[in-house]
Amino acid sequence: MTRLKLAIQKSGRLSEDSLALLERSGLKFARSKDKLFWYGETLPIDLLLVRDDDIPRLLLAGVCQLGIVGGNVAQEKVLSEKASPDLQPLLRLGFGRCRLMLAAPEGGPIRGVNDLEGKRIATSYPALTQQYLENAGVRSDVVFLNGAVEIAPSMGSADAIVDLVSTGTTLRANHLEVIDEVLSSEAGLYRCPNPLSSEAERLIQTLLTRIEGVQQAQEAKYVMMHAPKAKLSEITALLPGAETPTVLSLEGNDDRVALHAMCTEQVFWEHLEELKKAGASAILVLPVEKMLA
Ligand code: PRT
Ligand code: ZN
Repeated sequence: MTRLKLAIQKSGRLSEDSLALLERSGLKFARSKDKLFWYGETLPIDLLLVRDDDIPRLLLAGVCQLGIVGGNVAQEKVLSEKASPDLQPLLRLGFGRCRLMLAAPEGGPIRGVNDLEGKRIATSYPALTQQYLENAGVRSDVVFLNGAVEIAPSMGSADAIVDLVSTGTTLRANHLEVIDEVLSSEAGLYRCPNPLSSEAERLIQTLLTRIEGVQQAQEAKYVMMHAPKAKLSEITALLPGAETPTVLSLEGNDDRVALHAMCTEQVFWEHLEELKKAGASAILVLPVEKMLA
């Protein structure tokens, strides 16, 4: 029987969210402490727990058929290995968001990419940085550093850096400011580029459909209320991302009905207040656990 291997980060910023997403999608694993391999108990999909930097290579080599990794790591690997075909995310996962930024000393002479001509730029992303510079037609000296990139300018070993930023605290602490964005990134579900058996493809499709269902359910709310019959269209229009609602009659009440609707966008207090103003009452907002479109 076909079994797939899915690589996730063993311990780091993406680990918890990756595992939580898979578990919410109905995957359960027989965990083996310390080991890198967890057996899939509910679907024939096993987990490989590795360093995030290894995931693109495992996918390109076909050792793993699936992987969850940041776009920054996937694109850097594809560029540096000139991999063809490259890696494209099957799904963006909405966590691990960050931006690869060009940053330079606060108030210094570097104000834009064109000021980088002949300068030294420290980064852990040399291929993405090189591509960014080439696109801008600028020639600079790209210095590879495996960590602590943000201290390179104050140490005098670089004039600017290209590094990941999420809150910007690290940059500020090192008296650096953002000059330009090189890449915007989030975690994605990736697959190996080579074709697989039809059984494997079906399994991937099952996983995709489930993850999409989890993603939709995260935002979705089931909203119930009583509403005046005469105001149904006005009230439906106030519901965020609602499709045709279900309307049920209320025993012994000819003027009002029960209205149920699935809202696919976030429902805020403001929405409820508007609904009440329009004549709705007994408004209930319920979380949605699973969805299968
Ligand atoms: O051990 P392993 O190799 O698996 O892990 P790692 O140390 O290489 O990666 P890890 O766990 O730090 O990050 C994994 C992935 O998370 C990255 O490849 C990105 O896709 C994503 N991610 C999201 C981030 C950040 N946000 C982030 N802020 N990765 C790193 N950072 C760094 C940033 O470079 C800065 O130095 O965190 C520091 C704090 O950022 P600020 O801006 O909030 O101060
Ligand atoms: Zn890493």
